[in-house]
Amino acid sequence: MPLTCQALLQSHPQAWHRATNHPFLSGCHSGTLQPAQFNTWLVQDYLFVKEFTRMVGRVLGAAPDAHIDVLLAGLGALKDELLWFEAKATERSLDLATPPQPTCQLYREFMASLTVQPYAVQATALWAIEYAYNQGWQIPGPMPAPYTEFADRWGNPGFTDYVNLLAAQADDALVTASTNTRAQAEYAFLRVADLEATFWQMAFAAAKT
Ligand code: HMH
Repeated sequence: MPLTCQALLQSHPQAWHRATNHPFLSGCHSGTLQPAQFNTWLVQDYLFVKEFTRMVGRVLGAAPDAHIDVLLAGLGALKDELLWFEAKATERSLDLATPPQPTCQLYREFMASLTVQPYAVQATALWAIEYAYNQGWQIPGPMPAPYTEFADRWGNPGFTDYVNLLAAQADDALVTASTNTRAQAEYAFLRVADLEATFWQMAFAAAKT
């Protein structure tokens, strides 16, 4: 049986649950999250997205012709997203020239390490990273202000369509992948799931210090 994104989710429900369900997100929903927790996430996620944009650029560089259009649209959305993060940080008087926390840095190094991986592995990781936020921000239910626009950014129907296209492209690349490449894709999926859970925890822990 060929490896697919759906099969990865079915094989690892607990890892994916931890990636997409966290007290940080339920705290946004219930209004119990502290500003310091949210602001820590905002700054660190900006630093994440900066590197993630570079990763998507590299995935585009490795992509077959038929996959370029979707990735180019993704990069266009990331241009807007980086400007949006900068505007949100300014509204909250946050300094984006903050060093990445170790967890953020680990995730950035993981994304950099994908460069040497086959395209199928890169495409799988890209899908997992986007799907984690697409699901995570929607699972708790409608988000109250000031979190509504954050949930909408990754939960809106257009973004969901994009994530589905990324899954189709990853599946397409995985069809012809070797056994070894498929194993690497599964490992990358699990690394993303783990890093997502750790990233939420990093921000959630912020106010307690
Ligand atoms: C940690 N994962 C993290 N941040 C993001 N902005 C995304 C995923 C986007 O999907």
